[in-house]
Amino acid sequence: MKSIYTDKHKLRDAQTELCGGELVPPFECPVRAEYVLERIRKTGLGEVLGPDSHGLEPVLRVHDRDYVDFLATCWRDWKAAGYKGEAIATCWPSRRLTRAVPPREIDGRIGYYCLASETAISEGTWEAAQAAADVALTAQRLVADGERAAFGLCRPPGHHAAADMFGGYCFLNNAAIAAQAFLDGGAERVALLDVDFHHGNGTQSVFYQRPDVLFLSLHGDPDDAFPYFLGGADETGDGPGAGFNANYPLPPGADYGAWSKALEDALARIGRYAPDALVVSLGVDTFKDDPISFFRLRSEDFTDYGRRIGGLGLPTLFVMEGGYAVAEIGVNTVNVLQGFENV
Ligand code: OKP
Ligand code: ZN
Repeated sequence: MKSIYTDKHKLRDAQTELCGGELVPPFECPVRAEYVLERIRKTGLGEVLGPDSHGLEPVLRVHDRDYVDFLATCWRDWKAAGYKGEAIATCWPSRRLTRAVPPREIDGRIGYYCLASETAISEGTWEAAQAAADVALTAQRLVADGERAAFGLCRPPGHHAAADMFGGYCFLNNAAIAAQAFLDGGAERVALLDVDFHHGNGTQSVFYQRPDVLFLSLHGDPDDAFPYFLGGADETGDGPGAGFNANYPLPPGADYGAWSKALEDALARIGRYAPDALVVSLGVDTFKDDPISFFRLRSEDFTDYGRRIGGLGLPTLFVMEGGYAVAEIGVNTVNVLQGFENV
């Protein structure tokens, strides 16, 4: 399987994450992608190619113009305002603050476009986010042009980013942008399976009212896990999208037995939907030693579920999402891709 990678991801190198009331070094850091790249090279998974530039047009099929403009100018405006630290939102249009227009002042604007304050915007963030979207789109093009599968080693990740909101370490929704590119290239139906530990709230919200993308997510129950305010089993789609959204919230301590049972249900649904392509939001923070998650998958489980996904026999695009702090994120990611190939 070919992988797409660029070292432009290193431009996303924030120094602060608001965590437990402290500013700590971010979990979502450059070395993550380097672990995965190293493992791809070591195992000989396949060629590693750089991305092509796809410009903003495919990004604007998913994200609002004013949001993209905000991302492109946030850091400049934050510095111009004289703030000393990285750009962190502190005030939101939350319940009963219903004046839903972006304020002029950057301290207000950033809150308007933010869904969680752990994620700081820093110098280079926008450039890295754009490069990650190009990585996903370049891998998508390989699959659209006939490869059985491809891997976009995206960083920063994307599945928490909505049409007009960043947060949860995400800015542009790489997987959603790629799914939309399949449709714009002639696909009629795309399934988007999110196996990251966290619910893909951004992806769900982009496609919630549409039948042309079936979104399925296995994740920590929102009663217990970020993003807390979406991801329930009762969220099944709306309007024309009714019946085309499936959430599998799982409790703290869930092991591969429980997790793979949910996966089998999701895969059966994908099979019935008979999509033209499958996009996998591939987060490996389901691993037992992940520092911010509570599932208990072991490294060999990743190989097993890659094999099961491969069993669908669909053209498949893998897009990197989460997985933190441990060198095993390289092993676990490549295990999925190798399991997929060895059906
Ligand atoms: C992004 B992805 C740690 C709290 C972290 C945000 C998690 C974002 C996960 N103190 N909250 O889905 O892996
Ligand atoms: Zn995650």
